[in-house]
Amino acid sequence: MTEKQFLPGNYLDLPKSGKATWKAPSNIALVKYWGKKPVQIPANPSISFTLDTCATTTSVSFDKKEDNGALSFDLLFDGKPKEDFKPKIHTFFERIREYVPFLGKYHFTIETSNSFPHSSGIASSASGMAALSMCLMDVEKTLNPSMAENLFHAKASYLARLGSGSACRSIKGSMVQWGAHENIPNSSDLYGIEYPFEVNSVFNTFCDTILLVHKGQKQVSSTVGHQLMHNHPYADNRFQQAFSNLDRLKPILASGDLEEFIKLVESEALTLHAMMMTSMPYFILMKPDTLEIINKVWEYRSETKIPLCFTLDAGANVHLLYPLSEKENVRKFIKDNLAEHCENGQYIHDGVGSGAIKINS
Ligand code: 2P0
Repeated sequence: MTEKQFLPGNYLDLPKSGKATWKAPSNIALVKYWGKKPVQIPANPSISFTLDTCATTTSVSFDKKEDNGALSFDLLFDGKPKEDFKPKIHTFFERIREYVPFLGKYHFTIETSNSFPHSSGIASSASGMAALSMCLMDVEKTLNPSMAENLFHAKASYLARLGSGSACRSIKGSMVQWGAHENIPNSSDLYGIEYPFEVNSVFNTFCDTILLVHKGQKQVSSTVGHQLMHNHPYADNRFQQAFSNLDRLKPILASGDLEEFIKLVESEALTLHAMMMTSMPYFILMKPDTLEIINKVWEYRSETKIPLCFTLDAGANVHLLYPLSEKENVRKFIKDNLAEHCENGQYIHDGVGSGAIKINS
């Protein structure tokens, strides 16, 4: 699909008011997106597991207003006004207005809440922008009911990407690929697609336990981190590596070869953080406990042969990935050996999910 296809069709008469509610999950990348070009075009393709438990629920209520133009909205987070989120939403609305021009015709009340604890260090931008985009597409669908299902989802992902890159991977499940790749049919820089190749059933129920190592604010935001890939000495090689890792992943996902899966996923996580450490200015988002956990995971895997591995987001938290068949063993190991490295002993058991869902109010 091209950008032109995301321009709006002819709207029916605009309803006076209405409300849409959607829940969208977070996602965890296996091959990472790190580096971008304007506007929100990834420097390399990425792929992620859509999560299930970690999610944002957003309601958008809309009331027709007299003037036609200025953007107007209120934002409530956990039921309370949240002024500091507003500039990001305002920029997002300005960016997507051309594609959803009804934005200028209504006053919106956006109510949002996360399933995961506030400031847990889990990025809410992916699930948040995905949930908001689904609500806006819901409004668009009311105005243009003949819209095809595949266009609806592709456009939701397209809008979400313009809010936050990784958000475009939070619309569908269970694995989403984003970024044009010559060997992946229909892949696009503009939106995420459901991974089109064979995926072994072991991955459909894969578990992800998120160890909350550090819940405070990160010193460097992802937006700044992406920018530091410009003029980065290793950027070109890194982008190339991501392209070839997507090729390497294809037979691994089809066969369910967990040994090879682990090598690729852990290497991607450490490469992401190596890019941060070799940026100028350089920075480190891992904490001592992040490294303690990684070492314990390696030791446990070597002793037990249980295929437990880790991946990292842009932060100190650790995502532990393992097949459902090892759930009991791994959860005991986490409780007995890893919880002590988590802030207040906190972690979240999550797993592969199936994408955003509409909530009937
Ligand atoms: C990812 N991350 O693939 C990578 C790996 C974090 C580490 O995408 O500036 O919040 O909003 O497009 O998507 C985090 O960056 O950045 C991210 P913006 P985003 O999941």
